[in-house]
Amino acid sequence: MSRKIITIFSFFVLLSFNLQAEDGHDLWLRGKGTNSVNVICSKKSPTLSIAMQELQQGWQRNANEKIELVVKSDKAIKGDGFRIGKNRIQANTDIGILYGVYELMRRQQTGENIHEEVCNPSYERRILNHWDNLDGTIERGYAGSSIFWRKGKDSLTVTYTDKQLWQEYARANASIGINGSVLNNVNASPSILTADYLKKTKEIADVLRPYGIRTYLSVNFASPQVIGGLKTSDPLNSEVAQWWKNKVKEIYSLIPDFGGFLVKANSEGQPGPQDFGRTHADGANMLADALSPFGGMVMWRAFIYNPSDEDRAKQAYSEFMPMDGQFRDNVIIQVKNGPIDFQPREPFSPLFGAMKKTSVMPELQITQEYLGQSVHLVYLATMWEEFLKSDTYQEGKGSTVARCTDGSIFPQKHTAIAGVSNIGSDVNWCGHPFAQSNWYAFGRLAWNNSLSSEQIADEWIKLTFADYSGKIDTQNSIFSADWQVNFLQPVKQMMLNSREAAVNYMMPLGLHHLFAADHHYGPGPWWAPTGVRKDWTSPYYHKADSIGIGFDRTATGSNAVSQYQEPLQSMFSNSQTCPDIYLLWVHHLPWNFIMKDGQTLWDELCYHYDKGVRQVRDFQKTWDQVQRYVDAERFSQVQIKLREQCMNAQVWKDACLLYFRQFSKMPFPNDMERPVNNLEDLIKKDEQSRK
Ligand code: GCW
Repeated sequence: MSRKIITIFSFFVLLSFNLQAEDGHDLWLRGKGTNSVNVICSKKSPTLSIAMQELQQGWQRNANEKIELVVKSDKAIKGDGFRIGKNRIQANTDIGILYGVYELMRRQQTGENIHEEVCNPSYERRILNHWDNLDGTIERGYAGSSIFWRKGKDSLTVTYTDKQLWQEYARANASIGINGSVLNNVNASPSILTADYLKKTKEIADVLRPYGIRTYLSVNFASPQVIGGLKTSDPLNSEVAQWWKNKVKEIYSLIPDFGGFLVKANSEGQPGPQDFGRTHADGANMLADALSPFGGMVMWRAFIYNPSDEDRAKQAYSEFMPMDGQFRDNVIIQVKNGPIDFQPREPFSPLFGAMKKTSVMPELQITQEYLGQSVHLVYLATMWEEFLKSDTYQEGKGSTVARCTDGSIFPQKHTAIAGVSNIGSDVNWCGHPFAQSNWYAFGRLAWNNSLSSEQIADEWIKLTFADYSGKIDTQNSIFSADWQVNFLQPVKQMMLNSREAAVNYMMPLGLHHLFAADHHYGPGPWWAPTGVRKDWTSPYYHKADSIGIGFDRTATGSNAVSQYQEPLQSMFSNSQTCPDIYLLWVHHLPWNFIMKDGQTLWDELCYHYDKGVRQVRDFQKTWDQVQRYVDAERFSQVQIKLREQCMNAQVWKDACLLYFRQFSKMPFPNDMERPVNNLEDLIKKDEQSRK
């Protein structure tokens, strides 16, 4: 190494050591104020005190500027929206003021313009669903244990540390507009409704309230039997209905602003109204009637499927469409973005826009159950943007999922959106430092469903990595051209490409659910143990055989396409017009099928897997090049995770291509990097890992 290179190298190493180590606990709220500010607010409340404090701690413009907080109703402002100006924030509600303050702080820190403007939320309820079990474990959680529940003797005691953490959690949520938390898993333990757990729920609710966050609970439909001692949980039985009424009354006496219930019923073994010969509408309406006098809501999930002959992708629509219009107006049907599950890519669920007389809310998954968990760097906002902007055509062109769910098209009494949380007890909350961006992006999109994933990434990177020492000429200042060109741009590009990369190395061209076992992490296109439900195995979804690959959902197959509105139905049905990204989700096609670009399907598949691996290799290079802009702690965390992601991507590619080649019997294209693993070893390893 030449002397010059060594000197430059040591300079950069020193620089990166100079950046203070960060454990990520402060999330996107690292910005500290540099100047004092004169806040004027005529009203007092716990929420307004927080708003004032945030301004005083975070003010970054001229010293001693005046800022006015005005709670005054204005027809242009909807719900908890606000009117923002350089030195004035006006809102109908106290929480609207707090949101305005966070918006102002964000704009100061990201260098965005502040001009007089009204900002209204897209959805009335912007909710995190925690799949936290009462013993502290988290279903599909990859960032430690629950911040709400734990097991052991002291499971119901509430400590100062607990409250502090809940407060930090509430602040982070409020800063991005999230206003509801479902505190427990949808696979709900009936115990959540016992007096002890309700008491603890009240303590949590009390901490979240000043930040505008309402508390909700997931409930088990069999609760009247399990904890109430009744003989049945039949929703049409008057004692059962009365039991729920009493329970709801008890909850509201503790938590006057309680949000309502989230229910997973008759799905994956959970009890539900069908156990008593009743419908989902019967079940949901009975709970809705109990909640309605208090203004509570029922979020009833449409995620239901049976191991029947009917294609799993069709079942929610088949079950729920006949009940459109039968639900009370405080029931909202919670529908996952994809018709099967939270796969790396699926078309939107056909229920969006189709249920015209029932409120419908999207359920997104922030925790990366199917997208590399807390190891892979996958920024999900591009996926959510694709989903929200999907045109359902239900009320003509432009009937996007966003507009079908936010009240723009259908006059829903309630509008809402939920995200399955990726938060746990890890110091950095989410496991992977970049997984924080998905929590952030969910909140931002819930507030404004027309934001672009690019803008959100831009904001998040600035807030998460820039320097807030107050000096604008430091190396990592957002105003530094060097920082913008050599850090912001490449890191943003990496984030924006990351979901497509994951699709490429996991399940390109519309493939889905190719996981080995229930861990939903590594590949297992072969995975189909005897005795396991067919619709839980991989071959059910890819249907690879000597002829070709893919699930035929056209009229010659399951006809799931018939659930989509025209022109989508025709477009999907024809293999020449079906978008490549959904091709094998809709069609079973021969291995030598000629794609739009003239390649055979087999070659195209190979190139996608190959590209996915190369993309992750590029992420590694990108990250190594930005070392001097990141503190050592977060830099090395991400570097280590990218290395693992790269190895995993290689395994995904090798496992899928080697497995599928047994059927295609076609050679790998010449210019594709060869697999480095062999299939038997991968299968053996997978089997051993399950023993
Ligand atoms: O995606 C599947 C998950 C289950 C989950 C279920 C659901 C909470 O694998 O762990 O259960 O979806 O959404 O109900």
